[in-house]
Amino acid sequence: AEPIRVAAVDLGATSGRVMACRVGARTLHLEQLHRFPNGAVPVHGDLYWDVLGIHREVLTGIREVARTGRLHGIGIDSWAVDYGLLDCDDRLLANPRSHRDPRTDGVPAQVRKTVTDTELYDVTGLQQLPFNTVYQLVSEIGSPALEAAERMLLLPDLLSFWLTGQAGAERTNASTTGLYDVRTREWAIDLAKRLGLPWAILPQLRDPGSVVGPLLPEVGEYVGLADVPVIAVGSHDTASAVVGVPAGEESFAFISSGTWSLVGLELETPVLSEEARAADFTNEGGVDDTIRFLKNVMGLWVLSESVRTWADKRLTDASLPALLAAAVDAPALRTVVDINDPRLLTPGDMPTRIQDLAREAGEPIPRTPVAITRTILDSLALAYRRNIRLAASLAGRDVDVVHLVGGGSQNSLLCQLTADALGVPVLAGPAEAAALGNGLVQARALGADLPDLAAMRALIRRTHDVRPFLPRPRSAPNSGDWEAAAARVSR
Ligand code: LFR
Repeated sequence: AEPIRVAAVDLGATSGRVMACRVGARTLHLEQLHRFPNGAVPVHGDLYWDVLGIHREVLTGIREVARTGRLHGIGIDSWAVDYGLLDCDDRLLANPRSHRDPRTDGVPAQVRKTVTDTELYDVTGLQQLPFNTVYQLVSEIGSPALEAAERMLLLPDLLSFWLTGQAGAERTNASTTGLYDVRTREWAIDLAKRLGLPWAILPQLRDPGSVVGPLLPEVGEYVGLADVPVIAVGSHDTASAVVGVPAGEESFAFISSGTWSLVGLELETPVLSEEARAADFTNEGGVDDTIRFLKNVMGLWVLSESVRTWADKRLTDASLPALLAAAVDAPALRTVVDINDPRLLTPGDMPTRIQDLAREAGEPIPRTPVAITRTILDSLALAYRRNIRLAASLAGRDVDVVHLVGGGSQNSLLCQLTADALGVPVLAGPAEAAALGNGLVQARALGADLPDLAAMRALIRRTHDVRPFLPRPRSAPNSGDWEAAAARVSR
């Protein structure tokens, strides 16, 4: 059969990518045809996404995929929780805000007065992140935009709406909002009502793998295509990335490592125990009704913000490749900090914040960009260790191997440190797991013989290399005492 060729649009907080993904019976090929920088735009202390700019880049990318071959489908995934509000004429009421916008400061505490954390967890199964959609919406109560809103669309759904005119809420991403019932798999309307939210703005849910609709004629004309369907993929990037984990039969944990690190297990049913709530674990919806039982751990964001800070200060030796190369030889575990500290959430001078955290914790203060880079990576690996072990114990599972996918899988030092910290093998790659997961779900919707996740993953294993990292013995030079280091940080 002729291979299926789709456009996989994978949007990250720091870059967006449009890939041509070709799927045959024994082949799976990705080609990046468009890439553009992304980032939130600060205005008067608010933090916005330039969503129209993103839309234009998406169109440019689709046009490029269409220009270079046949195109059978289009699917969009992006980071979760952020949304746009539309008025009664389907016009965007305001630029969507970034989840790193400080507008949700204090909102979880306010919500707690109406709905306790336990009640919330029992319905949604979500980690308490201050930026969950529910808190963002509560912070908007009384605002002109929310008053006028007819619909709320999560970002990938908003972009798909602009391509097709069809509105909806794809489930994997809906599951991150804090307004979705993890058991009934419907919107948690009662919860929305209790919080005084206009629940009617929540659009109809749709499954990953369903067809959203054909391109609107004017969009088709712009990109030079007719009759191409937009397909709902796992529109939460992490859901697509987990589809793209090249796991076989083994008991695996995954780390989807990018701007954020999503650390956890794939399960059949949610874990809603008091222990899971107290440990702040999340139960997000995956493709094919799986549960992504995971924790949001601060990601390479801390490093990319540090590099940005050093670039602003014109420290010329502080390019990322140079820093990583030098950090390999820096002493192991000299300084470790709580990389999940909420102070690292917002944009700003990360190196100084890392130094402050070290000072507070009584750790040696890292003074140079290389030392700070090593502190960030050691601390990330420690957080991976802690949370994979926690996930396994909360879910009653063993972990034989850790699959590390996403951009972070190209960071060999991070992969090695993760193996050392956990004492189990780490299989690194693919870096483009999300785009692969996106493309594979589309291919199945278009008729490819990929009955389940196992078949998709088998195809990835056959066509993509993974790089193994084995834990080094403690006695090996510069491998570090992770047990002792774990006792030095609280989370
Ligand atoms: C990763 C991610 C995480 C989500 C965070 C914010 O890109 O989607 O899963 O918690 O971004 O949306």
